[in-house]
Amino acid sequence: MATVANPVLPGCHPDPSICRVGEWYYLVTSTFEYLPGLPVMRSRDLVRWQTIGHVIDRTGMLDYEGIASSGGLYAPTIRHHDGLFWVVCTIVDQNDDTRGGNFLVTATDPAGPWSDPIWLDVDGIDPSVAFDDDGRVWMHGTRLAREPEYFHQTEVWVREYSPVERAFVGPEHVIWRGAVRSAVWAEGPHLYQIDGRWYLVAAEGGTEYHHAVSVARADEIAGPYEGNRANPVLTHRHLGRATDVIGAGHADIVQAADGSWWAVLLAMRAADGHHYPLGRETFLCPVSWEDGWPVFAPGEGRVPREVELPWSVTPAPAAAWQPDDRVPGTVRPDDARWTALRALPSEVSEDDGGTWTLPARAETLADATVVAFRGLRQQHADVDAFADLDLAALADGESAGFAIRQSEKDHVTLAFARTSAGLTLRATHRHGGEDRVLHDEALASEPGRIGVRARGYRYELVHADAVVAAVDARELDAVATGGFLGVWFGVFATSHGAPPRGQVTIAAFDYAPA
Ligand code: 6LW
Repeated sequence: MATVANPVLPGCHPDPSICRVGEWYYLVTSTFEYLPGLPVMRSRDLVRWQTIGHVIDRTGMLDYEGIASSGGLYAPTIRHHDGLFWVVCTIVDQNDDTRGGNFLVTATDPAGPWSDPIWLDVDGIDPSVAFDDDGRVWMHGTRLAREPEYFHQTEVWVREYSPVERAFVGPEHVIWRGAVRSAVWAEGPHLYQIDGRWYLVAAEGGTEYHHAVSVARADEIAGPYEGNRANPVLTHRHLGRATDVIGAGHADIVQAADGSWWAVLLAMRAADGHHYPLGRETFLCPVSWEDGWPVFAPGEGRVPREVELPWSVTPAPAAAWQPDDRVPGTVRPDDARWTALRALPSEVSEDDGGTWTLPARAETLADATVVAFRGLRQQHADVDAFADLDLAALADGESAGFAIRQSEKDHVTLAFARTSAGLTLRATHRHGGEDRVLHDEALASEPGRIGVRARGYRYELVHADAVVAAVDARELDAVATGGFLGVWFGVFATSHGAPPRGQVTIAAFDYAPA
């Protein structure tokens, strides 16, 4: 027996999907414009997760160029069948719906390599896949209703897929539009064949505050589906702002080897019941079965803050396991948590044993392209994240520094700039696409460590142990900025449009939960 705290994957880990193979669980989450894409995490106990690889980890597997923040990879599904792992996912360009689409990749080893994407001839988002007892493959997903009765009504479709022909076969069936009349965004569907019946678990209500989980079942995969009269079977939307966990939805269920059932789902920690700078995180929830229906969080009806597990959870074996990475320390250059924007970290930076360098690029964090940036999710409300930068090779007219990033339009930077007169330190808040200078100073002495001291909603920008400015995290979260993401902390370098010549060396990057 063990009691563990939720969320099990803190920080921006939305749309979790899970499967079990023998004693291991495998889980993937959405990564949007960050690369490598779709971390594959594994666990034996549903609590300690280790990133063993990424589904999208090779240059050119997908085209991210120009994909603005909160586009990119949405809601993957991972399944295992007959010795092969399958991941289906969507790459979205919110400004150009002729780009991207739904794709399938497979791997015999979940750590990779994964195949190149096989494109699926269907529109919409949130694809999933199920294998029936006869070995037939059933893809499903969600899209805006062809004949909507109201704004943002979606429909869940299902259709057989032939792996041999690499194509859909047979007719498509629309099986679900949500449990609640007028509910928007019935999405994130997953179908399961359990005890001879088909079960559909789907989100609805929109992925923010009104999110919910609903369930339906049918004798045949094509339906008709009967909604559970208890729908929505899990939501926090009726709790008001007096709760600090909101937006519970988008669940995927899995059976443990001991026969017990569990759901992973997304929800957000919001101290004020409204704003969630850490983004949508992965929570664990027990599931029981009553009268042929799954019951989420039986007896409690909300995502438990602490989950009772029927097995023990032993300390993590190595540094790359979560949540034991809460241990403060320097994040080494080869840590699996590093991500870059629209390019692999190895394409924008160079590792050199304990340190790494980031060559400047002409583009800035305001551009929806590859920029010189490498960062980590903010996973804790109270945390110190600091970088030790060596600016010796930064060229005139270039800047490098620490960034708190939500998107192109919304980020905070604390940056050193090299000018002919010497170094300056400037703090800027780009808010809704407008830059606001918070601090500007000519540096008389050697530059010191820079970074952020995050305490709840307060971000203090710190240089050489002095607070130079503060920003309210409620101006940077998805509620304030209209996005899908949590906040990232990282280092960037730019030549502001001029041909880049210099670089910054990162001697150390420390992430220390307070
Ligand atoms: C995800 C979908 C959603 O695909 O957010 O609004 C998307 N709903 O389920 C990105 O996480």
